[in-house]
Amino acid sequence: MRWFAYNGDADGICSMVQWGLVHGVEGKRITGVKRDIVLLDRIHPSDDDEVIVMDISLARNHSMAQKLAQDGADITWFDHHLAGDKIELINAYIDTADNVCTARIVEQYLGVESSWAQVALHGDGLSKHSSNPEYKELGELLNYNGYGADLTDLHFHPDDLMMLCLESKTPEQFMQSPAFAKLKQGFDSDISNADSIIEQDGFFLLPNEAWARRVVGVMAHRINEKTAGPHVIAIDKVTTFQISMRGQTGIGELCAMFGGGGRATAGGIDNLPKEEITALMNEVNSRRSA
Ligand SMILES: [Mn+2]
Repeated sequence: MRWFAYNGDADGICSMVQWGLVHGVEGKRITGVKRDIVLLDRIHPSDDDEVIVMDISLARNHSMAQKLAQDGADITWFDHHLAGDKIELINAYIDTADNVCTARIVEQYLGVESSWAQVALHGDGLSKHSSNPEYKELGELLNYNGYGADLTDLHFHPDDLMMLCLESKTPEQFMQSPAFAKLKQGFDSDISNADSIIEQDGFFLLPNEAWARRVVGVMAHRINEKTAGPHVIAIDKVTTFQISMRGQTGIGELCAMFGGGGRATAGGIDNLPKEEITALMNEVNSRRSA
């Protein structure tokens, strides 16, 4: 039997659609919300089973992957995140170049040029590396669908959405479908909710509701496009705040001072005790230009 484990975002979905158009997607498929990247513990292969993994960091799944490989699973891994130490038994197609997404790697492996790889570039924020601007909205909508605390927050289970894309065969066909209209409507409604939130005491405060959990990533990105920051968006979780932060530099380090983490330009803190928000904002304000 064949197992698939793939990220529930645009890149994971488009990678699977490409595979499916060539080889089909029969088997057991494991996926989840975008932030759920530890998927391998839900794979239980028997002898001779094949495991195909797409758009999930091997470094973050290293020990589980090693165990599955040693137990005899035939594993093929497509990804563009950090891989960690090489595992000899795994067929790894990993490229961490910043103009590549997993769907591009799968496209090359299959040897079939695909519009879905172009959709995935937009979904992963790599629009400048795509020659097809007409797929930008679709890429962003597929990516947006993956955001939420858990599957109940999402408009579509990522595997259902992947199957709808696969049935459509082309991005053009999918963009004519009711599913596309539903994503677009959901996105517009979430964004208009977000637009009604005004900055107070230096940060944006969102209620702990499904729409906010879905849209916080896009909202942060849009605010950050306009001014330098650092920008702070908080979701109100009664005794704590869930913090999303964006800026030009040092964001991950700033978040790490308060128990969070991230990259230079994007970071977060899962549970900031509310009494620490003043200290956090003091640090943020000291980095804002007057
Ligand atoms: Mn990706």
